[in-house]
Amino acid sequence: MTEVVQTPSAFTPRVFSGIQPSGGLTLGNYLGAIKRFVDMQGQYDQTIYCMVDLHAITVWQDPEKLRHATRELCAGFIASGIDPKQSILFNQSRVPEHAQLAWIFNCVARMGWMQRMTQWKDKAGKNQQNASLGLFAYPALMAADILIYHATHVPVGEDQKQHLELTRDIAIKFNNDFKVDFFPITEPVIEGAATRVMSLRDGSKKMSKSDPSDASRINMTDDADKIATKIRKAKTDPDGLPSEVDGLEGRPEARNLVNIYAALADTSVEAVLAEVGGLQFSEFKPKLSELAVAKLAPISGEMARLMQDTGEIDKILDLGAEQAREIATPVLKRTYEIVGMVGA
Ligand code: AQP
Repeated sequence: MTEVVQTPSAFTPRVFSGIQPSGGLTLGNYLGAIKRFVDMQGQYDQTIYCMVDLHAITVWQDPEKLRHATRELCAGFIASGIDPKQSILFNQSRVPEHAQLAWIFNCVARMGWMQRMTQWKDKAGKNQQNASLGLFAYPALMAADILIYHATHVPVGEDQKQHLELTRDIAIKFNNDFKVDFFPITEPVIEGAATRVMSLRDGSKKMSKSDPSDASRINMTDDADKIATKIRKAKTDPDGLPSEVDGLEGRPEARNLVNIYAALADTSVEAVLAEVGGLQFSEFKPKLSELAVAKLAPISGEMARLMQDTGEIDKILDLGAEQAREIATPVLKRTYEIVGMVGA
């Protein structure tokens, strides 16, 4: 007889999200993800934030740079307002249950589902035969990251929407195949003015850590001069700023800079345009630089301070991994029992 283990309504509201240490943090990661992780910290029973180093190695990473980027990412989380006493903060590879559950999900997910993923198509490019198997299976590992904690809410940027739909599909198929209600059907949380921050050089491309052009992004470690230079050189069009949102139609670069301003100022795009409508970019860009420096300089300063004591960062990661394993171990054990592994 099949047994109903849990009903979805029985799941405690729990937030999980991760960021790859595949380079330095960008303004896109900050506005699309970390800033919202901070907002959710006090609002949910449990918030779990992860440096997903196993995801990062789906494309080549220099080992020394990976170690540095993982610690710097941890510093970025803390400097932005994630409190390790309030949230669980750890790196993925320290909790082997992620990879173990991912294997089960590799056997649940279908090849066709993975082949449809736009991130796979974008990152593998024309040479799919040469891409790693890990890159192809990336979304199953992401589903495991979330479901090993029975997380109910996952804050992400717009680009991760498709992967979260796949996470739901995996949970539904697992529950149906084994006739259980064991995994929750996770809710993506994609909110705010900056769910998709675009490259400063090309308004049709996402701002990304791994973009070969450093001028395309603002790094969280950039100093005031660098931020101002990148914003000054950011691509725009010859028109001035409109007073209404409709006036941004077909103007991706203008829309991007206004979105960034709104997200940094914690206000709406409408409110920004009411204030700056009619200005030329030559007048708006210095305002944006000033705001960006005011908001980001304290974070980059604190990151630099934290990075002076990597021993302290490692201690935080040790503790976080321990706390994460306390939740993950029983979930994996029960998964193995459901699947039929002897001795689980
Ligand atoms: N440009 C962006 N705008 C809004 N949100 C973004 N995120 C990333 N870029 C933007 C969000 O940040 C979180 C962590 O992303 P990730 O590091 O796991 O992977 P990614 O989305 O592939 O980010 P990058 O910067 O483009 O990394 P690389 O270059 O290594 O692939 C996610 O919630 C993401 O939505």
